[in-house]
Amino acid sequence: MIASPLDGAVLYVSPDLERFVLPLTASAPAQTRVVAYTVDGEPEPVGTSDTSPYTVLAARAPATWGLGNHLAQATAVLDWVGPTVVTDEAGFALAEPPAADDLDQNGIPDDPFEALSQPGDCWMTRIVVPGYGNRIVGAVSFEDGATKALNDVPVVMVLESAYEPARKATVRVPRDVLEPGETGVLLVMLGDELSIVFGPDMATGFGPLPDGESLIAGGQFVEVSVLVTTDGGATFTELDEARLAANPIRLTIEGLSFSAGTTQWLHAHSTFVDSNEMGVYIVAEGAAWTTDGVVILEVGEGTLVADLVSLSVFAPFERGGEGEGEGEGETPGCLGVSVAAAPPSSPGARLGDLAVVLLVAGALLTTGMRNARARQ
Ligand SMILES: [Ca+2]
Repeated sequence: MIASPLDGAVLYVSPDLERFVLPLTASAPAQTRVVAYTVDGEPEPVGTSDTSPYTVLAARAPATWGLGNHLAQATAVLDWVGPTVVTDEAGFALAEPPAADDLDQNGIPDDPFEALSQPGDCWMTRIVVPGYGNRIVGAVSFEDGATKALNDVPVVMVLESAYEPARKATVRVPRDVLEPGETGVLLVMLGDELSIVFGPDMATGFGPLPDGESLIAGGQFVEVSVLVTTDGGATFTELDEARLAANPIRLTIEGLSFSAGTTQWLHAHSTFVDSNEMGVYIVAEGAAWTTDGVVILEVGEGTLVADLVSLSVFAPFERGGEGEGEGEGETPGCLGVSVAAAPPSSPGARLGDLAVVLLVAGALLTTGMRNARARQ
């Protein structure tokens, strides 16, 4: 069955977004060879996928499909004798986020469980932080995996930079982080600076950025939170992070340009969700950047993929290489893959609690990229 968009879901998409990403996902029988998705009966499929949870990302301008009701259709082709095709449909609606749902205009629905009252309801907005830049906010409501037999299909939120869509963050949350009877809201915020993601005032509550490291070119700050309610949203709390040990959240950051000779890390700074009479907002928790909340990190070409066991703001950093020099010197080596050990001595035991670190530094590092980074 189609897990995203969930049948009956409302997608509140701000017209301020030049485009948004609708993740299409489905659960399908084990014999499934491929799943194809269409929207509104268009002859051309939006896309196909041959790997569970059969994910296709449809990036569209909000005006492309238009406000109102739409229909997503999934066709699964099975390797069976006999019936070989299974189909499912999910009706969804596109709507503008009601201004009354974000009176404090921080981009986050003031009452997430009221604004996103049905499982699958989704919210995507862009907020201009004057003098700083664009904050992208996404939220989606979901239930535990057993309720609709969607245990194998994570909740997916994809947010793109307002400036370059290729710079994006994809967050996948296992539905089994929730227990039966609970409803969750995944909240993701994206921006080039802490002051953009949290606002200039809130940004002062965070500890200094990791010493001796640089934000990777193209990198962004990604806030990941999950709210949970057991009473329909009358009261809610942040998800107990302890549940993430068994069901970590997967974060993929794309559109990065690594500098030659550097080692890449994803750092986290703990945050928590607070609220006042105006609505929900995010504040810093503690004052330290750490890698403790990241249990697996894979470095690909311009991409970091991490498993997260904390609800925090995350950002990709690199160290080593030519640092902040003038960028002169040797030509970087050919494309290679290296498996790196822990980085050289660093303040404190930042990596002490890391369970597993998989570093596959397979990025193609060109002189141009390096020079572009040299003055950062
Ligand atoms: Ca708000």
